[in-house]
Amino acid sequence: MTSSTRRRFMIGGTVAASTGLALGALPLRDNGPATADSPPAPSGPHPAHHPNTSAHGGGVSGPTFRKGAVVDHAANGFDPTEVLRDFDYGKTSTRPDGRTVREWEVFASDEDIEIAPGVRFPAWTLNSRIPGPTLRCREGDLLRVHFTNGSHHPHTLHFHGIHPAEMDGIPGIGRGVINPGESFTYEFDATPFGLHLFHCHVGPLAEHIARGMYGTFIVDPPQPRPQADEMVMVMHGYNTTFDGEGNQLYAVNGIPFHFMHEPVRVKRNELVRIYLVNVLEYDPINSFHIHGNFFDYYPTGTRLQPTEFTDTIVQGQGQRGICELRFPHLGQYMFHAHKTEFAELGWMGMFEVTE
Ligand SMILES: [Cu+2]
Repeated sequence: MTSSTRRRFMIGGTVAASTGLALGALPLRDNGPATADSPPAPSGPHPAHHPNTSAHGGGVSGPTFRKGAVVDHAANGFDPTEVLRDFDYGKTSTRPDGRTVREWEVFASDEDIEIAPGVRFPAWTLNSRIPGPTLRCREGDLLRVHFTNGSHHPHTLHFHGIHPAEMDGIPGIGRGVINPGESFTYEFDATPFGLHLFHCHVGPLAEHIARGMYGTFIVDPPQPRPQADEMVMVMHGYNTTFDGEGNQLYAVNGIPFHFMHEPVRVKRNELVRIYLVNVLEYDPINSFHIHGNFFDYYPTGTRLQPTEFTDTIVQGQGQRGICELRFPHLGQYMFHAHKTEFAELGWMGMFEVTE
């Protein structure tokens, strides 16, 4: 889909930054539930002209974009504001040689998620949320990730990092594909320190990722980074037409426009550390821009010295980096993709700085 085609899908709706949600016609389907085996057929060349017949249920249903409407986080089972500072250190034990062993349970399941008010998306999730959990450890730990596939589709967990081939979580190597109902434990060392990610690696790969099967993987350096208000922001999108051509909604931590409704609250002059990950599929480049401030940027978090002092960075798929900043002034400051189209389709939010 060209961006002009994608924009045509949005006829009748522009997004008001102040309210977050004023979308008019999304390219939403009214032709029944989607599954991996039978994704809904394309809704034709002029979906924006279709009346909203979404109340019939199933698949991605129609929008009710009333001003100020928000999604039901409780029904979704996760809240992007909680995802922000939710670091999962796993269950730890110490071996006789003093080494820390860290274990997690990761569960794949198919979940129907309300991604915008009245818009439902048949997601494939890790631990029933988008993004999946933020797994955090220290360099040198021994990691065991117990993966159970409760989805109707085959999946794997593929971690970024340095590890043996049989723990790489791709089809055909080691245990390979984990079929529905099966389990497997990925075991490897935590190295190198930095900001990484993990995701399913079963084909069609772009769809398995774009359906929601990804999470953040933080390996702390041996000497911890300075104390800070730390948060994770995972940039991603929703291809609600399942045509594999672009996205109709963009988000940070699962829900488009969420941080317009609920700003990220930070304290004046306190060090803020953002673990920023891009897993966006179907668009080659994403970006992050902050208003009224600059940040130190540590690409992939694998060095302790920043490489840049800036207010805008770009990331391709799978790229990530750590942003560190302090807000010297009180008030509200936007952050958003500097690709305006992404921002207007959900990828925008606010910081609120208080004493
Ligand atoms: Cu998968």
